[in-house]
Amino acid sequence: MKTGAILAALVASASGHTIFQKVSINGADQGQLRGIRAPPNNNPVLNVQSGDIACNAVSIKDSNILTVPAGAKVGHWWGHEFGGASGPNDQDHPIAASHKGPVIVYLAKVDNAASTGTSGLRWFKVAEAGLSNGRWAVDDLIANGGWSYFNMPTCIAPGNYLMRAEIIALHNAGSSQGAQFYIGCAQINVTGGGSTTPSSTVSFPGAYSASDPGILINIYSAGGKTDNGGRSYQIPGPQLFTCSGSGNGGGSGTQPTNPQPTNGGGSGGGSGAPLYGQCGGQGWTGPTTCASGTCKASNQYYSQCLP
Ligand SMILES: *[C@@H]1O[C@H](CO)[C@@H](O)[C@H](O)[C@H]1NC(C)=O
Ligand SMILES: [Cu+2]
Repeated sequence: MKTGAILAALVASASGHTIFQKVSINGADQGQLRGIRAPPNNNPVLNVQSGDIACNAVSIKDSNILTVPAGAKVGHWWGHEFGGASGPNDQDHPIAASHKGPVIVYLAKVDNAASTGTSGLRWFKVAEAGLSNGRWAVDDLIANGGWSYFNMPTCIAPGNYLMRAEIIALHNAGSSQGAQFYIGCAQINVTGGGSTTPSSTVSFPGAYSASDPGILINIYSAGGKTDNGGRSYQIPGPQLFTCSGSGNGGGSGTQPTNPQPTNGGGSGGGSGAPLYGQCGGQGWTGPTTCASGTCKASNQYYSQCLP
């Protein structure tokens, strides 16, 4: 009986999982798994220091590279199982409503998106949605039938990239390694564009720490949806890259993505990582000083500017 109860609990917890399996470009659905590296099943990655935190455990790898004009509206589609719902009344498609959390997209410039490995890449964040007016990005993704959209930056250099799409489910994130990372990568070739190669990048593993405020968080706590300091939900990872300068290492005057307390600095130094930005770690080539806060090592791969 006990075994049966445990098994039932495991099945229940597995039932809400999801897989990234389609891309759309300016409204055109590119087809099931086309241009995509997908995992063997819908299980999440739990260990942020695992190599799988880059593109998941890739077991399906398409050979196509999707052409994405710079500035295009790009969608990524998620389904409970490969192909979509697991049955006619699947409440957990595209993902269980309990799996609240942010939706994030990163890019890494590569020579050849179809043949590149996934380790040692330099990633920058091009889209992020967390908690807005009490609504999680996952709530919006469910309302959109599994789709989430962003605009490909207009200024980035043309060429091949891996596009890393991610949902972080926080329903169990109150304990270490409780956050569930759903990840997949798409192989894309950006056309048009500009000449920007973001100078501030992160590595996977490296960008996340298990104790990041947006990863180790009890979303059911009093007031909910805030970290222990009472700040609004902080999406993990680096600052969002934008073509207007934010997050590309340009430095001075960039705004944090989420409302955060500032230390009243602002004398325009322009150097150093922003508060909560990465400031060190093995393989890190970005700033090693903090424009705000103090640089503290979370582990050998990641140091962060903390207040
Ligand atoms: C990427 O697009 C450019 C411009 O259309 C093209 O010349 C190049 O061959 C493409 N590369 C790949 C790998 O698809
Ligand atoms: Cu799940």
